[in-house]
This record gives sequence, C-alpha cells and structure tokens, in this order.
Amino acid sequence: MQNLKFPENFLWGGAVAANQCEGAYNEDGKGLSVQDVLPRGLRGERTAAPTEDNLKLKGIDFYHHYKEDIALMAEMGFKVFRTSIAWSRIFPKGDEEEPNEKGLEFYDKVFDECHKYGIEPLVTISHYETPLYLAEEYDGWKNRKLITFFERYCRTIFERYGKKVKYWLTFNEINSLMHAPFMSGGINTPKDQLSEADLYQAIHHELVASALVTKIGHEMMPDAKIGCMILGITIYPLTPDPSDVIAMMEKDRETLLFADVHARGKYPEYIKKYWKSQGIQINITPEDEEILKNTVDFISFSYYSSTCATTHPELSTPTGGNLIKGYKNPYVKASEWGWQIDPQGLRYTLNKLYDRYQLPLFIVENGLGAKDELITLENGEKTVNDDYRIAYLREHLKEAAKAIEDGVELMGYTSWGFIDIVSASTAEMAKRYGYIYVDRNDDGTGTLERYRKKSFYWYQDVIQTNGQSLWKNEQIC
Ligand code: BGP
Repeated sequence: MQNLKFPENFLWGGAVAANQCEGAYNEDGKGLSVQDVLPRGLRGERTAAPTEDNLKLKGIDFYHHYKEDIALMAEMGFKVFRTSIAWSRIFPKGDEEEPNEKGLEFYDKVFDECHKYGIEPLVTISHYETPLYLAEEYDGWKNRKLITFFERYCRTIFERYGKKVKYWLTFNEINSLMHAPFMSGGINTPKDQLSEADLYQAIHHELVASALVTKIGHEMMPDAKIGCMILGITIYPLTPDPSDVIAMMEKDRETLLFADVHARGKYPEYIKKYWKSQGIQINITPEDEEILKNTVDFISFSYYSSTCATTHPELSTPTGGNLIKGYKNPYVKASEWGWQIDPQGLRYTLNKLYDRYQLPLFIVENGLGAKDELITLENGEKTVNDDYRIAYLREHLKEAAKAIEDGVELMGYTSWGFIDIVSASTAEMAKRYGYIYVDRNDDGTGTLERYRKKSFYWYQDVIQTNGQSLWKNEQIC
C-alpha cells in the first residue's frame, strides 16, 4: 500500500486519567473521589468507604513516579500528553471556596516536567472522578449546583495553568453518564431508581457546565483550544433490513447528541421530539440556552471498537464493549474482553464526524487491553513481546491516515494507557494497554518497576518517522 502522510504538526502522544494512575488517593490534602469507592469498577457495587482491594488507591503511583514516566514519554518522542486533573486534589470536597494549594502544586510540577521535554499537556478537566462529597451531599450532576462548583474549579485551574496548558477537554466521554451515572456523573441515587428524565437533566447540567467553562476558558486563555470528549463507537446495521438501519440511526444518536450540542450550540430536534414523546420534561432555562451557544474548538473522542444494532436479536449475540453495547459482527474479531476490533470503523467514524461538523478532530483514546507476559531477554532486560498490541495500533493508525487522505482534519492521536494503569470498567491491572509494563498485579503485589515493551520502540519509530514506519514491517501481525 502507498504510504499516506500525517500532517507535519501532528500531535503524537498517549493518554491516562488521574484516578487510574496517580494513586496517593489521600495524600497532600486530596479528598475522596467516586473512584475511591469503586473497587470493581463497573462490575460491582460501590463501597461505603475506600477498601484495600481497590487498586486505584495506589494506581501505578504516578504521583511519585511522574518524572520517570514523563522521561519515558519523552524517550518515545511524545508531542502531547493527555491526563486529567483530579478535581478532589484541587477541591477535596468539591464545594469549598478555596482550593488546596498542595494539589495545585502537583500539577504545576507535572506540566513543568512535560515542558522540559517539549511535551504539550492535554488536560481532561473531569475524567470519571467527581469528588465523593459532591456525590453524597448533592447527588452529583443531578443537582444544578454542580455547575457552580465546576465553574469555580475551572476558573481556578485556568488561572493557575493557563500559561502551561493550551489544550483542554471538559468531560471525559460525556455520553457515558446515561450508562454509568455514579462513575461518570457522581450520581449517588442507585441507577434503577433514576428515571430517564433524571439522567437527561443531569446531562443537561453537564452540557451547560461544559459550554460555560468553554466560554470562560476562551476569555481567560485566548490561545487555548477547548474541546469536548465523547465515547465514540461505530454502529453498523446488523442486516440490510431497513429497520436495522433505523435502529443504527437511533443508537448513533445516543452518542451524536453530545457532539451535536457541543458543536452546534443547541439541542437537535430529534431529542426534543423524543423527550416529548416520552413525556420527559427537562428544566432548560433561557439563560442555559444562551450558554449552550458557546461551542467547542474541536471534537475529541475515544475509539476502541464497533458494534451492531438490530431488530433481529435472534440472528446474533450481545457483545461486550466500552459501555455502549450492541450485537456481534461476524466480520470482525474481538479482544479478550469481548471488545470488537475494527480499525476501518475508525476511518468511518472520523469521516462521519468531520462531515457532520467540519471541526478538527482529535483521537484521544485508542488501544488494546490485553494480558501481557513479562519475559527476560538473554541480556537480562525484561520486556513484553506485544505484537498483538502493535498490530492493533498500527491498523488503527493506518485507517486514521486514510481518513486524513479522505479530507478529515485530524489534530492528533493519544493512545490509551501509554503506560499500564488500572482499567476503568473492571478496575484491574491485568488488562494492560501500555507501551510500558508496570510491575503491579491484581492482588496488589509488585515492585512498580517500569519496563519498556516491544511496542515502546515501535511507537518511538512511528513518531520519529511521523507515521511513515507504519508501512514497514508489514509481516508483524
Ligand atoms: C474509556 C475511559 C478510560 C479507559 C478506557 C478503557 O471508557 O475513558 O478511562 O480506561 O475506556 O477502558 P478500560 O480501562 O475499562 O479497559
């Protein structure tokens, strides 16, 4: 195949989230977040208080290893590093008037360390880590007051890091609140007691908050680029039955709604009609409508897999996946966790989003969660021969290159979990995404030592050649 090109200033890098890597869950004045009481991720109930079996409490201890980890990113040639700020480090309970200076200092150190190597931070303001106090006292984003607390948090971090951080994302996978209200939206009321109206109201609060801080961010940091972040998944009709195409369209809208509001500054007609047909009433004030008009500079999204929608469930079986579930596609394979692997779906989604919005796009998550085996080479070096990960990433990047060739404006690519971290949905270490192996096990044992995997050198080469090396070594599968 002919070598396709990535733009000269393409932002190559990797991504993590504070709650999955930092650890130090109660150090230097940090308050608890919803993650500190979710020892099983989405597989189990929340606990009343943090329990020792919760791997996220220690994570991979990025809090104390950040210098070493940023040096490793630099060695790979990263241009950008996506991480989140743990809200509860800055405002331990979430509703205080004054921030926690120690928490602010930590991110100063992280961002300064990045700049030492010419790495641009890309910051997610809220990545599944609402302060627990806001969940328990206010029921999280169900409560309009969260907009005010979020605004205060954003003003604080914009003021403090405005000169160090140019790229910002408001809410990680904002569409996930419908599926995981506690993890995503800090909503303490059990899911089965929440009505659809409750969920859409909470979403409305987040959408208003997102637009509001986009406006404030632009005022406070004129050079900043502020984007939304949606959980991206490609949906196909399982069969050519026109009813399946309609099923696909409806399922797609569960995601597109969020990009529509962020990019167009208002709710689309289809959701208003849906609310009406279901008797759902959302409290949307005229001021809210004004605020929503503050649209984003770019659209970012996660992409791991695709799924099928159908009106013929008897023809397939349900699939696992990144919160949004569907039916198995007989033409694609799946990961060990049942997430269907579909590189072409990425090209399709990039084109679809660009056609719809004509806004720059940013792939801020993509990767393969897999079990790795640490081996010792003859020279004593420890590593992982993760050809399967290389194959996954290579094929997705090639499809991204094709989308660029199709005309899509793509700002960059940060693969998920550039270093092994605790997984979000299952809260385990065994599901590894990294270019760097971290010696930590599901039972909590391990030295936290870091080791470069084979994919580390592969990605280094990809970045160094601005993607051209993707078309060599075709034999690795
Ligand atoms: C996304 C989240 C990440 C993340 C990733 C992979 O939904 O934004 O936080 O971890 O998916 O999921 P998991 O860690 O469950 O494999």
